[in-house]
Amino acid sequence: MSEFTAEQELKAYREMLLIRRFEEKAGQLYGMGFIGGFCHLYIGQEAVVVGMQMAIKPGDQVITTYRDHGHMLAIGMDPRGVMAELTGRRGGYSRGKGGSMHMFSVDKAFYGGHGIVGANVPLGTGLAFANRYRQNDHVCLTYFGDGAANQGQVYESFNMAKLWRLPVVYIIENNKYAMGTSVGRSSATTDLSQRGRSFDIPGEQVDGMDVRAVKAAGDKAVAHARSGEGPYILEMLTYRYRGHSMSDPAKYRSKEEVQKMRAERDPIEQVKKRILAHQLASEATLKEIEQEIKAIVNDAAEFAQNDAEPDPSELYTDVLLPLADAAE
Ligand SMILES: Cc1ncc(C[n+]2csc(CCOP(=O)(O)OP(=O)(O)O)c2C)c(N)n1
Ligand SMILES: [Mg+2]
Repeated sequence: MSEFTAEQELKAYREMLLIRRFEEKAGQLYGMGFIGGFCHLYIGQEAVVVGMQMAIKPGDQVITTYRDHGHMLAIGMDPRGVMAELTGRRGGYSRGKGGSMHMFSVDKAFYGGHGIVGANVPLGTGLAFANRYRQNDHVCLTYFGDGAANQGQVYESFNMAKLWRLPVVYIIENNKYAMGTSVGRSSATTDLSQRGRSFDIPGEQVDGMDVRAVKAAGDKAVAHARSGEGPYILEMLTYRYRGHSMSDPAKYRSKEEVQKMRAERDPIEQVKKRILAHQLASEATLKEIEQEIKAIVNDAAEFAQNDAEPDPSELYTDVLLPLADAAE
């Protein structure tokens, strides 16, 4: 296991905590009726996106599914803009008209936010194709879930990515469930890192609860893709603590299973324990970081509750309409 420097541990701690606290706040605002529609929380999976982000450089693209808030925060998108999109306000990344699953930032090379399971995989492969076509040296991180890994379009993408040696890293966030269906119930083979074998795409399973393991695997996969060797698959073994979305009967797993994971494998607690054990920072410094994060999240929530809703005249702007309707 490659160890982190004190600086890296603290960075990982701060960024994972920001995601955790942001998601907790989003859950609260949902409960209070400020957020409507779909909302999929990332709590438990923070080490995946934070570790991968530490393995790429500015300009590398990221594309993911509807469980996307953590990705945006890790990339450095503004928490206010993300929260305001959740509450459907003007200051949101899609001006309040996209919601939780549909946010983008060309500035930060974040390409969404996609609601159709598996559909972002060919799009991510296309972004990698663009890198190759433009002869830049960027890599596209394409995230998807264990459920999505059974979709046909994933394999068409794998084929083209390998054929053209595209600079893409496929990150399968295996959180054990697709809505209420466990991997074992839905998948003929459950080692998802090997799903690229018939295309000769290398892959490995990674402890997705340990940010150091994620970063180390990310470094290797990104270097492979950047050097022109083509795609790489990382299966992140992770876990989501909350329900699939805000409505989830939670009958498909036991409370004990969730509790055990939280108690024994929590990605943030792991880092915190190491920081204190190795005296990389004091309890007081960690408290200060907690306070800073709390202030950022409260500010985002405040903004997202008070910002104006989009003007009704904006109803059709930036909305793709069929030509006949648009002409009316
Ligand atoms: C093509 C398609 N089929 C079904 C759905 C409904 N659906 C939304 S999320 C989901 C589960 C996907 O699970 P997984 O890929 O493991 O991602 P996770 O939610 O665990 O992050 C399903 C079936 C959808 N959005 N798109
Ligand atoms: Mg899943």
